[in-house]
Amino acid sequence: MAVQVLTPITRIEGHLSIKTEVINGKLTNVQSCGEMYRGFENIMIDRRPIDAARIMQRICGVCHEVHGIAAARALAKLYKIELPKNGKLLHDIILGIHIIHDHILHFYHLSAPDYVDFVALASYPGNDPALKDAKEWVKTVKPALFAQKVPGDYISEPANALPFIVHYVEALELLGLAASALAILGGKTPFCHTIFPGGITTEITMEKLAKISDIVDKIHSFVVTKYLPDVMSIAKLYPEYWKIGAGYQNAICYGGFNSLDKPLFTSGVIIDGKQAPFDKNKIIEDIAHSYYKGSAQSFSTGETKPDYDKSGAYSWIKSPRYDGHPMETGPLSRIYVNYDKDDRLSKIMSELKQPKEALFSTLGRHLSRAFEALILGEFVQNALSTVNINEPTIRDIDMSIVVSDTGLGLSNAGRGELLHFIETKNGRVSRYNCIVPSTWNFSPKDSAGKPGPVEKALEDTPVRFEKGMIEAGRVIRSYDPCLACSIH
Ligand code: NFE
Repeated sequence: MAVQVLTPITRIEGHLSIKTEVINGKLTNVQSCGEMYRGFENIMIDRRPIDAARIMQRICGVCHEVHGIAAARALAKLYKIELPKNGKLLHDIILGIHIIHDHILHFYHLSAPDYVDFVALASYPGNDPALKDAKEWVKTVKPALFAQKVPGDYISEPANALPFIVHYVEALELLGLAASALAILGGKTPFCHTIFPGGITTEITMEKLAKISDIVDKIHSFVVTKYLPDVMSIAKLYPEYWKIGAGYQNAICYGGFNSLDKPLFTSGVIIDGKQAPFDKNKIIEDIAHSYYKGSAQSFSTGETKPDYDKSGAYSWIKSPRYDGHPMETGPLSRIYVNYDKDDRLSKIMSELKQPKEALFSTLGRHLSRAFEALILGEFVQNALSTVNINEPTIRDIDMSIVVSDTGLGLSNAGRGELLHFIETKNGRVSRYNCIVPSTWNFSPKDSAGKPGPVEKALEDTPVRFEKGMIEAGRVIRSYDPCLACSIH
């Protein structure tokens, strides 16, 4: 059969196309293509190092703060400063609130439409003004806006579909609240301007902490009473997706959220079913099928030189590999590496009658994300109550020092593990390298011919509905793709 191209893929960030054949009703020879180049690493060259904490946030319209924190962590290493306790806590609080917010957005606004028929809104019996308005639109004004364009097996029975739609609208309100909590700490959001290598410049008061804590409480209660149960409902209604989209079942976790007594995530990797310690020196970026000049590079020597006509290239995404292995990163990788730390997830998996290994699946990614939102909410509340308003929130760096050195920031983002590396000569940036979660997941084949994690996960996906390939969309979106980040 001829190659089919899924493009544009909607309800993701950025420009991804998937090329595939369908043979015997299954996806075959899948290629993940990042369709544009941006060049943020090169924008940093010759600038002052501190610019990274501002400029690199602009890599993404979704995960701005995470790049600010990762850049700040790389800069803290470059300037060899230790953050005060409050600085570490406040960086983690910003990161935590941002990631919870990202997970809720991903499930309700980007993924739920893969499963739920929003025309069920026409039967909404309640009095919520926003939903009543939307109901009128479905019934009279723009029914086509709400109708599913891609054929599929959607939840259309109003009694089953309406809870997701009601929560979709409720979640919008919470995203606004989360943004206001981030703005209290970050000065504004998106693109917090208070994030610095030594902490944050915001003055912290009890009143500010109480406001943020109140917002986090509201969001956490939504996660506990709606988000996690809704993901479990999807899992019960679509059990075949425990077996679709497994991929390599390799996972990478850098560790993170270390500002309280015990780290929330300990670092580690899973390769061929075995857990091993994480070693940053095993990370390389292969570019055999990416539109860049050169060959495989370590994060500390990597360069980004576009080669628009490169033979054999089919993506602007590079191919990060760990000890030669394609690795999945994301909430799933963090949760899987740390599975034994919290028995609540194994209880949920027992209730869903699934073994731990089933987490490597389309449903497992959604469940890991919701579970991560739960434990991050608890972490953020603990961290907020640990901030001491009588102590500094930041350690200043002396920007008059002319640094010639390197700094590595290993950090976390909503979509997985995030690396920023900076090298300076005579006080100016000579190299900047980011290895971003969606770069790991959506990478093309490497020089050994191994497909990237999502390419592998899509291979053999059954296609019941050819037009639009809903099954492929479900697997792709389970990774929460951000192509803007991946091609940075
Ligand atoms: Ni553009 Fe991002 C996150 C980063 S990318 S969304 O999370 O880093 O995969």
